[in-house]
Amino acid sequence: MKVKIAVVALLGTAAVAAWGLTVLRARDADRVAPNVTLVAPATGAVVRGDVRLVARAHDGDTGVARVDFFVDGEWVAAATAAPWTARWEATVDHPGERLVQAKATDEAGNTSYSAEADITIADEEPPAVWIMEVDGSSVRVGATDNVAIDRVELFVGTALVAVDDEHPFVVDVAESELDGGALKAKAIDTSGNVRYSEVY
Ligand SMILES: [Ca+2]
Ligand SMILES: [Ca+2]
Repeated sequence: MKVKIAVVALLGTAAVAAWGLTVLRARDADRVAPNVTLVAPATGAVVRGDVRLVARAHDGDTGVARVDFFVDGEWVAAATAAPWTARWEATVDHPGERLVQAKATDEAGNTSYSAEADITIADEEPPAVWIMEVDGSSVRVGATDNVAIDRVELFVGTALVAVDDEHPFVVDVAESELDGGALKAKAIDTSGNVRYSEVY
């Protein structure tokens, strides 16, 4: 009985050793990097909030072990099994252009990168706007935005009386027009977000 167990144990060890050797040989022999394509987001995409990252990856040798996703060269997410998808929270605090890229690693540790997708995080934050002073016919408006102000418009009542697209926002309005109603300013950022000032 004791002999039988010893033989089984020995065979088992041999099988594990042989399997280990096969794995080692396959990994050793795999010197070809996997193929990887970034499917989403695509170049030109305008994203906000929760963004789905999708890659297509293939390795003909040991197989794909993982796909990592990078935004502007910084790691943001990984997928360790197919389908190669992950999620990334595109923060609107920092809108603007970003480069997204996928990196595939095969079981032998070979890596390759996809082409970069040039995307934009949408600016959803409206500007801040206020009327600083009215000096005779000259109206000075303050406006700030997390990205950029496109223009400032000035209203008396519901009538548009002046537009300024260059900082500082100072516009001349006929004093007779200023008497026509409540004065307020409207600021529009480069993404089209709008805010009105308090009535002056
Ligand atoms: Ca490979
Ligand atoms: Ca904005």
